[in-house]
Amino acid sequence: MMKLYSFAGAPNPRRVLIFAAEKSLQLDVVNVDLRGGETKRPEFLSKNPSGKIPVLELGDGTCIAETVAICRYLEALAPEPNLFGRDALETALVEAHHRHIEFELHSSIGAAWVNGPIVAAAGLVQPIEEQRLRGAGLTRKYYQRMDKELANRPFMAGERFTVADISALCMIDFAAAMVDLRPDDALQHLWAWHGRVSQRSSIRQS
Ligand SMILES: N[C@@H](CCC(=O)N[C@@H](CS)C(=O)NCC(=O)O)C(=O)O
Repeated sequence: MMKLYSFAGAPNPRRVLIFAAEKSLQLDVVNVDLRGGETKRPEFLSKNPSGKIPVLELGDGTCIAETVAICRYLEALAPEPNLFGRDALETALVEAHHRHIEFELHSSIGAAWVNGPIVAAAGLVQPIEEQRLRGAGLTRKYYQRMDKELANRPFMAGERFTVADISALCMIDFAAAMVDLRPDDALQHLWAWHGRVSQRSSIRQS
């Protein structure tokens, strides 16, 4: 069985777990000691030189790093249900929305997290308060934009559930639980979408 190097509560491995569950693919989850620095040691770096999870290890020992690369591999193994787009146009639109979520929302939440109190207490990074504030502000702005976009369509990339929804949900849940960035209750379209996607069994069991 394929192994997934993961850590409970970490948003990127969660994206892969949801994606695999959508496709009814079984993964053998190996929990790494993220806080104890396991991902920075030579044995793990030989699997992923970035020292990050998730990593998918195949039966022959081949390792695939990066959430999106892993999800694309799983999509090729199990094409249904389709989560990256069916035709040229839908694939391009899913990609555009997904890249906005990764490069704008994830990076803003990441800046608030990396410069916030939990990471500082762990002594991992010298926090920069201006960067935390900037990340938090950009995250709140992105939530407002999402709320407007979701007033006009049920899912992040259009009329149906895709990888873009998985990526947005995992980051927002992480931001709410760990970074003090829960979206305001007034963002009703965002919350309606959140409720809609959270009912999926792949997400309920993650
Ligand atoms: N671009 C990577 C990001 C992976 C990532 O940041 N993973 C986090 C856990 S959710 C991690 O391993 N953090 C530990 C670190 O950065 O040292 C991906 O999408 O897989």
